[in-house]
Amino acid sequence: MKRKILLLTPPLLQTNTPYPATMHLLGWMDAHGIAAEQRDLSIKVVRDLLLEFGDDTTDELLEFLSGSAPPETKREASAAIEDIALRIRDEVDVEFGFARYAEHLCQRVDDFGVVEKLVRRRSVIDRPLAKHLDEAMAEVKPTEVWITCPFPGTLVGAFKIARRLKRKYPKVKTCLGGGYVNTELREMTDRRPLRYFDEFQLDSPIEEPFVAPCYRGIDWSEYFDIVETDNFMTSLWTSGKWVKLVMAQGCYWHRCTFCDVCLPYIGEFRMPSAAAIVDAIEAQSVRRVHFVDEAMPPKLIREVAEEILRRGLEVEWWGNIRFDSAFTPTLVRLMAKSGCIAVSGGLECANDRLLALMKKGITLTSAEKVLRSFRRYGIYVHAYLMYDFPTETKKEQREAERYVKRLAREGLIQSCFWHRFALTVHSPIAAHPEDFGIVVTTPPPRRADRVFARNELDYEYATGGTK
Ligand code: B12
Ligand code: SF4
Repeated sequence: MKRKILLLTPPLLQTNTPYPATMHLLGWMDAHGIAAEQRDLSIKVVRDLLLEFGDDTTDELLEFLSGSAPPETKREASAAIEDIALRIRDEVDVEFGFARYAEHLCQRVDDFGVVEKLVRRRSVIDRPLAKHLDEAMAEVKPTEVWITCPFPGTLVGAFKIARRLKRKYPKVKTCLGGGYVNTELREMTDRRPLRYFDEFQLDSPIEEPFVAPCYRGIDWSEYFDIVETDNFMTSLWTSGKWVKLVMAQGCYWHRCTFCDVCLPYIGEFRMPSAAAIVDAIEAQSVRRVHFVDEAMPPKLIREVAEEILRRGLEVEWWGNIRFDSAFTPTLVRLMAKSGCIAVSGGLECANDRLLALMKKGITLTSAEKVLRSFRRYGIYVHAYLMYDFPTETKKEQREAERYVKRLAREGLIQSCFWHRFALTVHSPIAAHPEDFGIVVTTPPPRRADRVFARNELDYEYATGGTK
């Protein structure tokens, strides 16, 4: 039988725009003559559930949220849709969340038994998931199904799909890949997950530095915004239809000591030509681009911006960067001219001693200079911040908070998010905890043949203090 692949996005993910993994895989398969199709089961399941548990106005609300009205007009309708989601969570299935299913239970799951229990347990997503899966199987008639699992909140959904496939379509080969697999399942020895998936793919099968995504099989009108805040920057993640592109593979810096730089998708850096990227933008019906890079390289940004302007394209774009001194006023001006509306980047502990210890390659002075350029040319900034980094004192934390408040007051950042430092297996800190005054306390797995996910580690201060 001729090989044919069905690429699936499992529930549950954000609702405003498709998650880009299967689009990239499909673009690559098309280019290599591999017969394939894709379906986003996440958006279909969410819509069905909202319509089932909503009332006669729900359909209309979803249509409005899917339309092009400005975000600030969508607050009320979003709240009504969120109410339905909360009702489903409170009255039907506690694991249901808008863009995630059972995420908290799958975040540090070293025992596959926990996942399997959730997979077998009846859930509100089961019925719509089965319906749309069967529909896709009937339409595509694949010999293989490739499922992506980018986040912990899609793990149960992915295994539920595989469970049905194994029961109803036993001849079809199943494969799981994606960010969660690439990060958490590298040391998996447990064989129980193999009852569901014939294969677990670590890292991308795509070898080229750039692949243009293909949106065949995606119905843009199904996606709808959820606007929870008036903050423009924060609403970028949950509203608007964005084509998600990866400008360069990996991170051009790949030195930060807290980051998973030992993983190929971060540590192995490859940069394509600007022309290839702009060709991909030009080929899309949606001319709004979210670059989902770890950190877009300034050199490539310059070339892409120049190419966009040379071709006279009207594009709106944003993405993640490092607050690198290479973002000179000239470059930032060029970015704004080519359609860049926002950037996000790590200021981390906002403290020079700690920025040096984490090898971030920036100082507060150098970063602030970059922020001033963004303010000058009207590009919004979201800052990622971190607390509880090893050796950070309470005083340093208070100073950082004051510093960040000043940045916000002066309009140098428009939004920020503080997250607790997490020690992960594939970071330089985990390789040399002694350099950071800590000892890893996560015990080795109880059974060497039962390892499932492994990522975040526990630690203590070497001096006996607590973290
Ligand atoms: C952009 C991004 C975000 C954005 C946008 C998220 C979104 N919903 O679109 C924001 C900032 C909101 C975000 C949030 C979170 N994120 Co995030 N995010 C990323 C980032 C940087 C890029 C994701 C992306 O779009 N990649 C582009 C696509 C094309 O790549 P891909 O999905 O990896 O797919 C490729 C391959 O993996 C492979 N592949 C994929 N699927 C399959 C399937 C098969 C069968 C095969 C063979 C191959 C294959 O081929 C694809 C093409 O090359 C990744 C890191 C990374 N570089 O991937 C982290 C990453 C996915 N995020 C991660 C996490 C943890 C989160 C959060 C849970 C954080 C939190 N605690 O809140 C949330 C969850 C958000 C949610 N529920 O929607 C982790 C996931 C790993 C893990 N530990 O579980 C990652 C890997 C980062 C990390 N190392 O920690 N994130
Ligand atoms: S934290 Fe960001 S800039 Fe630093 S190595 Fe990781 S991806 Fe690159």
